[in-house]
Amino acid sequence: MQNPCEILSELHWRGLIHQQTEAEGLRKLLESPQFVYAGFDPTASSLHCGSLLPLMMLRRFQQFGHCPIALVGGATGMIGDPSGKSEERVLLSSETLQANVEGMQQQMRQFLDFSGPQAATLVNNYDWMRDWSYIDFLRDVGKNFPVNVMLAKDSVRSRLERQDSGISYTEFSYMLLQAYDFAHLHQSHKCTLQIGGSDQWGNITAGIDLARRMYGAQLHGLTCPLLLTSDGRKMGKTEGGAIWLDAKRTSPFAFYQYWFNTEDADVLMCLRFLTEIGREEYQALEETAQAEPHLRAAQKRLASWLTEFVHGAVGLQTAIRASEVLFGAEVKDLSDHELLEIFDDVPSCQISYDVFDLGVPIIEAFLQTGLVKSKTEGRRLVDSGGCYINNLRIADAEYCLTKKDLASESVIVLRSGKKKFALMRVLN
Ligand code: 383
Repeated sequence: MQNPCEILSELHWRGLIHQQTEAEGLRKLLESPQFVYAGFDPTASSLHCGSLLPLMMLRRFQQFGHCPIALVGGATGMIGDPSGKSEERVLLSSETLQANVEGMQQQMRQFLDFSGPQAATLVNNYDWMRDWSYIDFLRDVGKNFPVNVMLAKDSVRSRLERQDSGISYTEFSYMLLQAYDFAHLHQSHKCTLQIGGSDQWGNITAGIDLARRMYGAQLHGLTCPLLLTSDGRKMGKTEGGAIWLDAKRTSPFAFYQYWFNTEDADVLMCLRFLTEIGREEYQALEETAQAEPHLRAAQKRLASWLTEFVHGAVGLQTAIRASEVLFGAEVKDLSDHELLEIFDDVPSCQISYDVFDLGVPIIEAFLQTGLVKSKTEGRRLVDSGGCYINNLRIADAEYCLTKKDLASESVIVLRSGKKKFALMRVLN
């Protein structure tokens, strides 16, 4: 087993340390195994790529001998953290929150190790918040918060500076809850270190101050950078929304594609931040990425590593098979669902079983999907060798599509030339 304080050099080479409490004190603390916590508010029923970063941090602490505590904010989720948010949040109903807590806890079980001497712990802050009365909380906790200090926190200041949207008293109070969590976890679980994204620094230091005032405890904090692209956009977001860890929200294929398409300028950072690929392999990937970026070796490795980590070996296999299909591999062993997803933005046509049973001349099929504009153009396409069914070339202009051409239950994949795809769906 390595020295538990080696975690700091690990985080350092990966570029994962953004802010930390006094360095020497933290290094000393981490010389022995510590309870380390990170919190996640149940704003959705699944974690997304943004939450993957601190979750991986918890795993890294665990691998170096520390005990992670993953907190799901059943209580804080009822309020909404103003940190990093330019507008007031809409409150979630308690049913939604409950479902979200369960969904997120389920995922956390998959990513952390709950056995052995460094076993992870899952906690929900609703469990200790629900018994507080408003009066008691104001007297015991609120009394320790100077309002001028609260007003100076980034999360609050940035909202006060905006003329169009202020901040409600509810969101203003959020930091008290998170601060109390840290103090509480120190008392109940001997927790000494809180980690999070850099947007959490204000809340983390509020907890450190509170625990000192309430219990005379000396706690520590460490933040990692936010996952941003080189031009400052949040990673893990597309125009269609977030990239989720739940396969029902973001399929393994879409997940794989997202990482596969990472810009050259961001891919090395992602490898360091999000994967557990070791230093040597990383350096080799870095060299290839710099010398031969067109090979996209770093992107491939990133996408495979993360897809396997989140969706398992089977998820990765499906994702790779689907990607190969886009690059011309024979279309087989994929379901309707998978094919419709791979080709969600290509033209398609529908025909009924009755018509299909009679056999559909290939040129007719290409015409119907719009891949060719006329029969003459269709013939020319076949003659020039650019006509494909399920990525297999068809050289006979009289070829008729029948049942054996179905790539899945109802889909036939047509392709013209190298990259122009269309689908024919046989439906009742
Ligand atoms: C709640 C109670 C605690 C400690 C933390 C919390 C949650 C925290 C928060 N975190 C974000 C979230 O839940 O809002 N107040 O969406 C994100 N985190 C992590 C990381 C990040 C932060 O879950 O920077 C990105 O993922 O800290 O924005 O006692």
